[in-house]
Amino acid sequence: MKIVWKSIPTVLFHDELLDKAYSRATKAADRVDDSHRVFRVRKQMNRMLQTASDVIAETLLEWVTDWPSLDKLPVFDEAMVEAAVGCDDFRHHLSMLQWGAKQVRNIAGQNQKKITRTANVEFMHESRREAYGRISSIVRQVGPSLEWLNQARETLRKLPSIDPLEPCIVVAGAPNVGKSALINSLSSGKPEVASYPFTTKQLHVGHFELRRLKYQLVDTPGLLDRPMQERNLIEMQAIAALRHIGSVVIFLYEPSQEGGISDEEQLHLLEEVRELMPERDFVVIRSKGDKAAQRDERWDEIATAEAAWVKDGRPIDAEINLLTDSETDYITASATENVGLEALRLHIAKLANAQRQDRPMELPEGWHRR
Ligand SMILES: Nc1nc2c(ncn2[C@@H]2O[C@H](COP(=O)(O)OP(=O)(O)OP(=O)(O)O)[C@@H](O)[C@H]2O)c(=O)[nH]1
Ligand SMILES: [Mg+2]
Repeated sequence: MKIVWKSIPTVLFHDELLDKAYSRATKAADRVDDSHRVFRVRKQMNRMLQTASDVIAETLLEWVTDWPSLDKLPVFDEAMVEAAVGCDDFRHHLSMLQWGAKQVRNIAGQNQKKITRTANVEFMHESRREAYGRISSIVRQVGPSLEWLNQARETLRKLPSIDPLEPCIVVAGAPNVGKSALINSLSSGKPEVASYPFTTKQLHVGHFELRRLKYQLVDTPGLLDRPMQERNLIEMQAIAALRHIGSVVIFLYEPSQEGGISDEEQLHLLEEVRELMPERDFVVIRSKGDKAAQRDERWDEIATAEAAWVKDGRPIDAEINLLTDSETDYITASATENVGLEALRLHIAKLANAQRQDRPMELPEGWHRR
């Protein structure tokens, strides 16, 4: 159900495909054995056309099968494909492969009939050659589609892979506030590195497990970190795709970001992201809490308790202490010193689950069809 973009297969170029098909066909013809010349040549020519067309048609159709089918994609993935390479082009070029497979089979079939019906050895060779010429021409016509698909693959294989059936937490905030670092620290194991269609910036997709449920965390570098008016079309499409994932948004706020974005701008951004992603629970994190001029008085106590949980497991009756600021409701955490993260993980899992239980009969976000 989760599309693993990395596993999209490469496709051959048209001349490589022809080489592969014709060399197999020649080998197949070499294996034909019949002492009667007419029968032998007939079998050879038929075998060549059968093998060449099988190799081409099967290979083309295999690619169509192995590439993700847009009609079965969750809405988020479909929207990503739209932003990355365009769904219409995607469909068109895959359908060209189907067209090519069909044409090649037809041509082979027609000329096999001619070969079977004649007793003239020269005419058999001639029919085989003619079929090869037409087959090559068809495969050449598919060539641009093969090239398009190979290029698209380079873009698509970097897209984030999100499982629509598992809860997903979107991490947003201004540049450099610590989004990726937080995902790294909250995740068990190494987060996967991906990218959004218009940016070369790396985004992280991590997860953690809690009571056998898996929670995904997805990064948004370059996506939600500047005002919407400045966006180009592809960026807007990628942002629109975000509407289809995530039940919880973690927004990182780093006050007095040195040389970065002002507090005011960050809070404005927060409002913009809230509007963009309605119906989500928002958790605002005061990030890099270790750098605060004045640390929360519970800091050391929580740091010690959480370090012990990490080492020995959390006791069932352990109190979940979030470093919540009573005035703003922002939660303090530090990704580098691992403070506030254990409680945060429990908190977001609880929010994500509550979202699910509110709508038990509903399909997961992003899983509905148009
Ligand atoms: N002291 C401290 N530094 C942190 C913390 N989290 C992140 N940093 C540092 O802040 C810098 C930016 O962190 P990133 O995680 O790359 O920030 P980001 O939001 O992913 O940045 P972009 O992807 O560029 O938008 C890095 O140098 C991190 O080491 C933290 O909790 N405490
Ligand atoms: Mg980052």
